[in-house]
Amino acid sequence: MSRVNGSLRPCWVVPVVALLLFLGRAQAAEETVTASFTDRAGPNHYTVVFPEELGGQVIEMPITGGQFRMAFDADAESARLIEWRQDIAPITIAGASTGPITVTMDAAQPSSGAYDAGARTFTVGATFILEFDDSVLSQYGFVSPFRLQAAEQGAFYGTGSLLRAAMYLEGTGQFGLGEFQYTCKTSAEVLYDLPQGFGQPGDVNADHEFDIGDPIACLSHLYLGVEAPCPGAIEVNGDGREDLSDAVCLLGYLFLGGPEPLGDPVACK
Ligand SMILES: [Ca+2]
Ligand SMILES: [Ca+2]
Repeated sequence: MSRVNGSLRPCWVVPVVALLLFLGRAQAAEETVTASFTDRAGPNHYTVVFPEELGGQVIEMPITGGQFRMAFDADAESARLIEWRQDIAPITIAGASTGPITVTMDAAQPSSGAYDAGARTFTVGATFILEFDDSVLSQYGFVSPFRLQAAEQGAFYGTGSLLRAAMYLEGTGQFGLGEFQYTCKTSAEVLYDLPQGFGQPGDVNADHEFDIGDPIACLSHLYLGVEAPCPGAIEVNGDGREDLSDAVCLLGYLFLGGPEPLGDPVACK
């Protein structure tokens, strides 16, 4: 075993330490988000158009749950999916039910893409795997698991811990009888991770969502004596006061494309 001290430091120590520091900085630059597919986040459904051989059906496939995890690096302007799962309600194709459908990603295939921190937009490609009951559908060439390579075009919106992701996907898939076309609108809520007792400015009713309930809770607190669930979240315009201008600011943000509320979390009381 070699001794390592100030006078006997082997020549490889400095480059190895430098490499570890570099890797540590590189890793620190990559952040991950976990988000759940929910109705309140926005549209969540596939639209599939089948060819004439299967009656030319247009089928809406509602996404009922699931979540994804994505890593992105603002400095490298890169993004990649780490995990993906969507639950889709059963649909009927040519008289046969698919049973529940799940969409996951093939972890053996690398996912990669681009991230624009300024616009908060991303594009991530992956190989997705659809699994369903193919006991009848296999005769038409729909065999489970069914693989699709695709790229999600998306954006984050919202502020602080109340972030949403909206994604769009379109493409074609091959099966035994030909080709089908599909589009997908996917919306997800980024995992809310503020500690108990803290809130996001603007989420005055503390339901982890920005909507009309927040300016109502704000006005009720200020003028009707109704204690808001998170009074600390009333101050949204950064003027240091809690007053009517905060409710006006919130309404402007929600309905007129006005500025976002303050971003940093606050103590609710
Ligand atoms: Ca709210
Ligand atoms: Ca204010």
